[in-house]
Amino acid sequence: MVLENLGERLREGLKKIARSMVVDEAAINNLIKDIQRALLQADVDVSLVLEITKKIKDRAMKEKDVKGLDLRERIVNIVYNELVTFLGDERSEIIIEKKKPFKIMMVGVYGAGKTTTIGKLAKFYQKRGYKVAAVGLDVHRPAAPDQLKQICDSIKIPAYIDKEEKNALRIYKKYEKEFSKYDILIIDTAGRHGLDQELVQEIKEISDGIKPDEKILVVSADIGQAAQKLARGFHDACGVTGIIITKLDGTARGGGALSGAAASGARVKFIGVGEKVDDLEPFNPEGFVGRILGMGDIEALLEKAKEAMDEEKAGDISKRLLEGDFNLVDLYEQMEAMNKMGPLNKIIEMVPGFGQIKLPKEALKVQEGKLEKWREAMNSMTKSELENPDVLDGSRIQRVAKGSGVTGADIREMIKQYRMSKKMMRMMKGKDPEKLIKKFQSKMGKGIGM
Ligand SMILES: Nc1nc2c(ncn2[C@@H]2O[C@H](COP(=O)(O)OP(=O)(O)OP(=O)(O)O)[C@@H](O)[C@H]2O)c(=O)[nH]1
Ligand SMILES: [Mg+2]
Repeated sequence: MVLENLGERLREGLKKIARSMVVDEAAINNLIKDIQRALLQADVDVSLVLEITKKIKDRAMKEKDVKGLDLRERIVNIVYNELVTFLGDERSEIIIEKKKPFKIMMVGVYGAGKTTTIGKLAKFYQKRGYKVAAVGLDVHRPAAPDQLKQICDSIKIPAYIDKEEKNALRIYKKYEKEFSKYDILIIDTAGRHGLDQELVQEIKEISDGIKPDEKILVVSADIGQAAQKLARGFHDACGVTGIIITKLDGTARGGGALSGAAASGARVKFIGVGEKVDDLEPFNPEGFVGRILGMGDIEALLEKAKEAMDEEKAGDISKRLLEGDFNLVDLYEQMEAMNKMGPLNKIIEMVPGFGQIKLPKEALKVQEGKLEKWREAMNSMTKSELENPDVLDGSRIQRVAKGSGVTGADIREMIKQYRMSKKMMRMMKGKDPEKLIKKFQSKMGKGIGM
């Protein structure tokens, strides 16, 4: 997983809070220290670290006495919220306008991943029904045109290159008439060792000649917090409209790159998480932080801690399951957990009195690849749609399909599975376990077994 070390350290800190008998100022201070250490080790800038941890501490102290809410849960939530804000809050997409072509220009220093990312972006949009082409304007590195062509060939989109021409704009002009055939044109440019005058001048010239709709700065995560300065520099030089951070899979310094990019004021649009053409994810701070913190795990842990403290009280998760208050994210997490270890048993275990029941292992397994589609679809849904999937009517399903590249049929299937699971959760409410399981098994045989 991306930023595994950072996630692990943050989770450790939160686990300590979840387990501690009293949550007093000393415990909060310890958590703050853990978070600071975790962020610094991920190469986040010291002043940013101090800023975010001060906010977390202030809120944890001030919001301590809100009635009716569990302090531990609230602290986990505060940490989650502040980290999301820290990484730019809401998801920021590239909005593809209806003009032909919509031009996306990639800029960045040497080796950042510009050319590779063109293949990933092209595939991303191609999957969503756009007609995409690329044009190679890196006239400095001799191997650049062939590299671009090879990448484009692999996903079957045209690459417009000219290995003889040494003037970038002239290459563009040569093919310009053809570009109106495409919805999206992605433009590769040359890198340099740093943001020097020569590079700035060249980017300005290309930019003035082409007038791109988006100027995307590609930054490698391994430069850590230097991303902030680089982003500011490129922005001052040529006005970037968004950032893609690459190589988040291969570095522990990604926290610095992500937070630095957010602090520069530019928005991170996508992250690169591998060398392959599919290793690109739209960047969504909420989902990203949730995954890093392993929110499911943390919630489960809070649950266990609570049960240990007070066996009588049913925890939130089991309560929510019993009441049928169950949303799409819960479904996804549940299915993901089941695919990993095959247990409806696990969920059942969390419901008081259901601990010993054995269910067929394959009962609720979702087909390989399907979960991935669901995740992409969920990425394109609004918060209220995730919380209440019943609002997803035909036109909304179409919008989600278009935004995610997943078919409407897949989305409908996900909703069907959601309704089925929710119904089961409702059925469990206050029923005799034996009878219930019989019902479960017959239901699952019919509808969910797949
Ligand atoms: N692990 C990993 N490697 C990546 C990622 N993105 C790019 N790379 C690798 O980084 C190296 C450089 O990528 P390029 O796409 O050639 O970089 P560039 O910015 O076009 O480089 P120049 O054109 O020379 O300026 C290649 O070996 C890529 O495979 C990523 O997200 N993860
Ligand atoms: Mg390149």
